[in-house]
Amino acid sequence: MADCLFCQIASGAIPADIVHQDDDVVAFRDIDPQAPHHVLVIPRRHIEAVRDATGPEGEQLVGRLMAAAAAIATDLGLDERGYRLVSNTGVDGGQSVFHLHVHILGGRPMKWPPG
Ligand code: DGP
Repeated sequence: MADCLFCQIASGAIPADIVHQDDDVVAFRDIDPQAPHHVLVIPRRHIEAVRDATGPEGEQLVGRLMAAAAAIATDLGLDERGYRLVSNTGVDGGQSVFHLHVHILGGRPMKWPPG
């Protein structure tokens, strides 16, 4: 989508600190990190949020995102201590960029409940 920030990052039109990319998924460091490691994992295909990833294709895409997030967390050395995966959805969920993404947060202990 032409006016979508994350589509533009995925296409390379807007620069980002990319840590992984393949045919389906791009991962890059968050511009406003909330933990020592804060990476966003997005599908190349524009989908607004996880609630829109419906049907077999949507399920496959969410599976790819989660598997990629886990593999990237391993590459970042986060397996031993652990990490958090978050997908903020909609206004009450705290979503500010309306292109599906999974946050990988790691490198410090996480608190619960979240704000
Ligand atoms: P959310 O609030 O869950 O929709 O997360 C959106 C995240 O996107 C937020 O943590 C900040 C990050 N972000 C916003 N603009 C940019 C940008 O231009 N580059 C990068 N790398 N991250 C961005």
